[in-house]
Amino acid sequence: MHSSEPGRFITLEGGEGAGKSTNMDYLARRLQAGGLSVTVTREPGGTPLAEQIRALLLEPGNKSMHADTELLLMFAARAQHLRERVLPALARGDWVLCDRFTDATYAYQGGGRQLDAQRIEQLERWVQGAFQPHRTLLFDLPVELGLKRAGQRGSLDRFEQEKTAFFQRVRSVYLQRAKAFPQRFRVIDAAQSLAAVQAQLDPLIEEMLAR
Ligand code: T5A
Repeated sequence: MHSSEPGRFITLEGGEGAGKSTNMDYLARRLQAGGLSVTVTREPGGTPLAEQIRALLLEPGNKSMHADTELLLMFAARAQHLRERVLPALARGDWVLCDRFTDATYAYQGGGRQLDAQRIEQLERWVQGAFQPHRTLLFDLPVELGLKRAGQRGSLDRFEQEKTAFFQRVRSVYLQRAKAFPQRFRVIDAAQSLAAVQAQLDPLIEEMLAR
């Protein structure tokens, strides 16, 4: 996929309850205060059609969903989201903040579900070509703490019902990817208080604004 976008694509990643959604608002406000036009979105989802795919993916009753089906639905939602929302926003010059992207597929379907990473790479190439986030913020915290925070919100979606070992694999793949792509990733210690997490974000925001 060719993209000659003047905007920037920033993704937020991490396990369950890591604080991505909470900090997305903070990031958006800070970037807007820096004079940027910001689009906030999420995956799976971000367009009416992709949100319908999200509902299928998260529905706790869909217990029979095969891991291959799950992987293909993630990329189906992504294909729609990229073409309908992300690329047009970047082309207008917006900075796009996205709650999860393809690193989540490597972590959840590759790590959690233990699908072959080569299959994910094939789909990644098909759906997004060479397109990659300019910056990825990984909110990292111990699995138990994240699940505790996420659990306080009430009912659990299909992923949140997985066992701790699943989320340990998710975390481990995220950290491996951060190590493999150090220029793109910044790792945030998300186990700290919200104020301390935001204090870690501040220099990263300055760094992004300076580019
Ligand atoms: N998925 C997604 C895949 O399997 N493959 C893929 O390719 C993609 C794109 C939905 C699911 O889809 C899966 C992964 C997911 O399971 P999602 O909508 O991002 O993805 O769902 P969750 O990750 O479940 O989102 P959460 O809302 O659980 O996590 P957040 O956004 O990281 O956490 P947030 O901000 O809602 O915070 C959770 C709670 O903790 C508190 C907040 O107030 C909130 O109550 N909190 C803190 N408390 C104390 N200290 C802090 N520092 C705190 N930060 C937040």
